[in-house]
Amino acid sequence: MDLLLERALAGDKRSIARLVSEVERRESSSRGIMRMIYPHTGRAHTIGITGSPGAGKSTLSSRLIALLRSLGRRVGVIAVDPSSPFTGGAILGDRLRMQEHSLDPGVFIRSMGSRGNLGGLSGATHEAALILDACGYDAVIIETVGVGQSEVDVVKVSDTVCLVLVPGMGDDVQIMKAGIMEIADVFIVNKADRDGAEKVAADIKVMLDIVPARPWRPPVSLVSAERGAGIDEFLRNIESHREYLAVSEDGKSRRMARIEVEVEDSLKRDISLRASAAWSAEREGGICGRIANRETDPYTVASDILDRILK
Ligand SMILES: Nc1nc2c(ncn2[C@@H]2O[C@H](COP(=O)(O)OP(=O)(O)OP(=O)(O)O)[C@@H](O)[C@H]2O)c(=O)[nH]1
Ligand SMILES: [Mg+2]
Repeated sequence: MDLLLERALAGDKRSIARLVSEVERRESSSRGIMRMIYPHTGRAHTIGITGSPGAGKSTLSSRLIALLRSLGRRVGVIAVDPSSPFTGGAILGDRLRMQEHSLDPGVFIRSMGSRGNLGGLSGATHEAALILDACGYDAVIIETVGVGQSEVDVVKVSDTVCLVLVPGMGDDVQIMKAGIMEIADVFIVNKADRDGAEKVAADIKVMLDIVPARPWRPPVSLVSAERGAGIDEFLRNIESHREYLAVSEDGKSRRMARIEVEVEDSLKRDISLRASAAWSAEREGGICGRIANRETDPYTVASDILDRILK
């Protein structure tokens, strides 16, 4: 394990991939990895890119990777695929779109499924992002479809949350419902080569005028990821947000909130893993039959298990 870690920290992509797989499995062994990883983290800028299916997130990510690479930055990408964990259709699409970068030694691309893993999708994604941070990637992009709560949680682990909207899909309303609108730090109206993009941008600005003012007003930019237009401005917006986080109270409280979540998640997962193990043993011992015969009850059994693992 030490050798694997050493190689990963030195930037070896295969070792990094193995570490990510290990934490993705969400087993207790990942605890040791994360313990050793953590002291090396805290340098990367984590950029969440979210939006409806087909909004152009991968195309945009690909452009952003190219721009960051031209500036000499190393880039890690985690593409979360909540929609098709079994077919992996979108994962394939992402792979194709970002393929041009996958051979670049300064780029690491990883897809993660969203199977209901213990400790949640956001836990695994966050830990993968921490690994990439520790392994020297200056920017870590997390791409996810912004449809459900678990995806909202995923982008919450990002320093800068970018929301991609497009003209003519009426998806702005849909996304507002999902509560992502409130946590977006940077807005992108993609497919600006199509009609209606200015209207979407204007709508967003109106919406930003109505919601209670925050110290950071999210910038809105028009982009055509396909044509590569507006990417410089997009990156400038991301960097301004990063600078804002570095110097503001808001940034400080976010960093503290992140740490609280890290401890809480870790604690919950620990208890949950131990409870599952204890419960498995109990179940194999035939406890269900005894409950069925009303010799005992589920509540007593659960509370006995809890007492035992906490001892
Ligand atoms: N016209 C136009 N089409 C675009 C633009 N950006 C992306 N597309 C197209 O939109 C489609 C979806 O692009 P993706 O980058 O795969 O979108 P995505 O949001 O990553 O999609 P999922 O990961 O499946 O949710 C592709 O056919 C792209 O070529 C753009 O700026 N203009
Ligand atoms: Mg995609």
